[in-house]
Amino acid sequence: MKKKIAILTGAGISAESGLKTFRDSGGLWEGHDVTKVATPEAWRKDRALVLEFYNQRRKQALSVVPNPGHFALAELEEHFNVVVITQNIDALHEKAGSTNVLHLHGEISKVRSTLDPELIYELDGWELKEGDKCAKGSQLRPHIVWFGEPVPMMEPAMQEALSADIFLVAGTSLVVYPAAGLLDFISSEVPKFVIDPKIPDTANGNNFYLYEEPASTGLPKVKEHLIKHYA
Ligand code: BV8
Repeated sequence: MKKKIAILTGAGISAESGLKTFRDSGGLWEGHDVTKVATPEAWRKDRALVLEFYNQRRKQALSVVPNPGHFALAELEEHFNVVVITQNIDALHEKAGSTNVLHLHGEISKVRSTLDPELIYELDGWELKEGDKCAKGSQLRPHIVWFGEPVPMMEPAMQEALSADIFLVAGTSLVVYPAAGLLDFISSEVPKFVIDPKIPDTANGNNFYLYEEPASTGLPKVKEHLIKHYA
């Protein structure tokens, strides 16, 4: 029976693919304070700004490719039962070959009805415009969890964390909740690894194996270690 690995990733794993992180750009994405643009209030107040903000990020996300960090996680599937729980809205884990990816905060390539949240569509291309409507005639919005909105995928993510034999954290500052709270669902005897050039405080001294380096070098090392000792 293959051991199960649960992996929580954040913006840092996509940094070396060219996508800016939330924190390194001083909390600004495309020059905007994301907690001001990625909110239902922003959508109500200035829909055109929010549509443009996500169009720019969607265009960028469509132009980048996975890095060795993404590929290392995909390659773990040869030896382990792997679930990638990501806070990222890009599709780089899937592009690298990961087949079991849970997006806690939505996906940049998807849009949904503002009338019926069950109506979700894969957007063709990078641009979502004012006037692009769902089958029921209401404006489409990014299928993204904004600040202040609930995180429906948190429940399945907690279940995955509870049944993990091994836990990895890569490229996240662990400042956003409830995602960061996933750590509370990892039982204490499960080996935990953190890969980040700046180890987040939550992981420091919390019996994590520390890989204080970028994902592109740290994750291939962790992959080798896991195959050697746990496969
Ligand atoms: C909710 C989609 C309730 C949008 C995102 C005060 C205190 C605590 C919490 C709160 C608070 N006030 C409000 C809250 C709650 C809030 C929150 O946590 N705010 C934070 C800012 C304090 N949370 C929410 O609002 C959540 N919803 O609580 O709802 C509710 C419940 C029921 C009913 C109604 C309401 C929703 C949060 C989801 C927001 N959406 N993303 C978009 O992308 O546009 S969050 C977004 O930011 C990302 O998804 C991610 O989660 C977060 C960024 O974090 P990281 O991914 O960790 O990135 P960061 O830049 O911070 O860190 C990068 C890391 O990588 C660093 O450690 C760096 O060192 C490392 N790194 C850099 N380079 C590399 C690297 N690592 C490896 N290799 C490298 N090369």
